[in-house]
Parts: sequence; C-alpha cells; structure tokens
Amino acid sequence: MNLKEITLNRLNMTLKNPFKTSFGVVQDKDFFIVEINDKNGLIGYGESVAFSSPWYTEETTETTLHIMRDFLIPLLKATPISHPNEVAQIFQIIRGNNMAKAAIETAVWDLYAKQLNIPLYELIGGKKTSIDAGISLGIESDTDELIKKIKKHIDNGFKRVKIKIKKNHDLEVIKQVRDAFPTLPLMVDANSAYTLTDSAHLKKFDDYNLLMIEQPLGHEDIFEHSILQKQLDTPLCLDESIYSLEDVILAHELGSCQVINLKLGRVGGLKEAIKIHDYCVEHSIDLWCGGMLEAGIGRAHNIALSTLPGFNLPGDTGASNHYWHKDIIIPEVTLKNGEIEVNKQSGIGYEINKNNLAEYTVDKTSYSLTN
Ligand code: OSB
Ligand code: MG
Repeated sequence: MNLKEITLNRLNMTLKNPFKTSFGVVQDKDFFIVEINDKNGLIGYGESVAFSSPWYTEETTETTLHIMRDFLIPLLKATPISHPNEVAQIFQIIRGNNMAKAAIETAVWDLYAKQLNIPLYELIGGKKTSIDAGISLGIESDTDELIKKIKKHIDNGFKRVKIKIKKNHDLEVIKQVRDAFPTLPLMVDANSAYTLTDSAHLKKFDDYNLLMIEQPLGHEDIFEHSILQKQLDTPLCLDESIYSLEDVILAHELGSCQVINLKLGRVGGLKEAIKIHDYCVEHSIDLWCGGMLEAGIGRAHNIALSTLPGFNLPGDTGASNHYWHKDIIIPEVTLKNGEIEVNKQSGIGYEINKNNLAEYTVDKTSYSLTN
C-alpha cells in the first residue's frame, strides 16, 4: 500500500454536555486522530476511542499511546502490506489493546478506499444509502429533565432512545419514561451495574416493553448473562463483554443475549467487526453499531460500518452537534428525519477540518513507515 508515515494527533475536546453512566461522568475527551500517509500524498484517518480512565474497558488514552507508539507502529513499519485485512493479522501477536489496534487499522482502511477512489462503505459491501440514528442519554438525577430531553430528540426524529441506568436509579425512571412515551422504542444500558443476585429485580423490567437491556452484568461476563437471559423475556444485549467473534459465538451458543452492540474500537477494527457482522447475519442475531462519544472521524467510520445489511437496529451514532460545538470533519454529520445520509466521497466520506483539528490538537508526533 506504499505507506509512508503515520502521525498521532492528540486532541482535547470537551463534550457539550457531561455524559453520566453507572460508573462516572465523561466530559473531556483526550484521544488520538491517527493519520496515515501514502507515498502519493493520500491520507487515511482513524480515531482512538479509549477514555482517560479505564471505566469502560481496561484501555486508556495513555495505554493507547504506549501500544501504538511502542508496538503497533514498529510492526506496521516492519511489514509491508497490500490490503488492510493484513493489519489485524500483523497486530495479532500483541495481546488485547483492541482500541489501539482499531485506531490504526481503521485509518489503513480509509486510506485503502481512497487509493481505490471509492467510498469505504462500498469497499466493505455496505448497501444502505442512509442509516437510522438512535440516541443514548446519560443518567439524569431529575427524571422530568430526562423526559424533556427525550421529547426533544423524538421531535428531531431519533428512531430509538437508550437511557442509562444504575442500581437504585432504574425502575422508577423506566416507569416514568414509559408512561410519558407509551410506544417509544426504548432500551436501557446498565454498563455492568448489576449482579445475578439482582435477577428478581431485573425481571420487573419485563413489564415495560423494552427493546433490550444492554450489559446488565459483569463487563467481561458471558456465562452469567446466559442464566439471566433464561429468566427474562426482555432481550439482553452485550456490549462490554464482546471483544471478538469468539465472544459472539460463545454468547450465541450459551444463549447469553439476543442482540449485539458492535463497536469498532472494542473488537480491534473493521476486519473483526465485519466477521462479527457476517456471523450475526448467518445466525439471525440482531445487531447495531454502538458509540464511544466519538468526534467526526470515529463517527464517520461508524456510519460506514452501519451501512452493512446486518445492522438491523438503529445505533448510537447521531449528529455531530449533539456532542460538539465544532466537530473536526467537513461536512459535520447531520440528521434528516432521524437518518444520516451516507456520503459517497472516497474513503470515510468526510474531509478533515484542518483548522478545527489544529485548534484541538495538544500534541502531534510523526513516525516514518519506510525503512
Ligand atoms: O455503554 O454504550 C456505552 C458512551 C461511552 C462509553 C460507553 C457507552 C456509551 C454510550 C453513548 O452509551 C454512545 C454514544 O453516544 O456515542
Ligand atoms: Mg453500552
């Protein structure tokens, strides 16, 4: 692929609104935009999605830097590639650290699509011309406030609403939201807030016609979810527990969930994501694309992935301006009637906004990929 150089742009961006989960609050994002240049001047972009602290999975911004700089970039430099599928293979000797791997791997995919002068979504076999947008809303101490926000998002056309819950902040919230919106496609995300001893309590969620309960139990658990799923009518969805196709196979075989939330960063990039997609299609497992409060580059990759036919439920990918005062891509991602139109430009379909990128960049280091 004639790779020439890789640049790690470290960005600090502040979300418009603090995002509260069962673990804590995110407002400041410290992350990387990975830039890979080829010898003809084309540039592929990827975004790292780990947070500053390891509350979601074990990776952090600092571990991402360590793994990319000290292991992944030297591996990429040492091994010439002719197709982005080879990147995941080269990175296989490094255990875990999927978010670091995905930041680079997805940049190579974008570059490859640009070299072929075709959209990334087309390269991976995506067919949709628009994707359905859902919204994920953080925990609000005041449920009336939450209901106001939901109303606004429904008016903007969002196709489904996900609310975060935690212990002692769940049933009453669900009940009030359901009363306010009796037919809303509604789901909840617990980010691992419960244990199996809560199963009788979680059983009560069955009364509220939820689309699914996302990740109620342990962040790496698959087995106990299979026990819980047998006790509930509401479908379970796994997020944190899914790092690979093997995890999806195990979850499916055990009956741990009926739905998968797929995130590029969590599974190490596009190659693994496509394998998981194909398995879900083959086994009729519901699938949607999750989010990590991404800036524009990560958002664009999520949109490309979501064009694959197996993504049969609205994801968490919404408009840029829901998250940011100014995003780093041109155009910004916008919604029309709750849908995001898929851009047909080559690669991820969006240009980088160089001024905004520079404004958010706190550090920038380049590494040669030629010997
Ligand atoms: O659990 O899906 C999650 C955000 C950060 C980390 C984990 C999660 C989330 C979200 C919001 O739910 C996703 C988004 O809007 O990008
Ligand atoms: Mg989740």
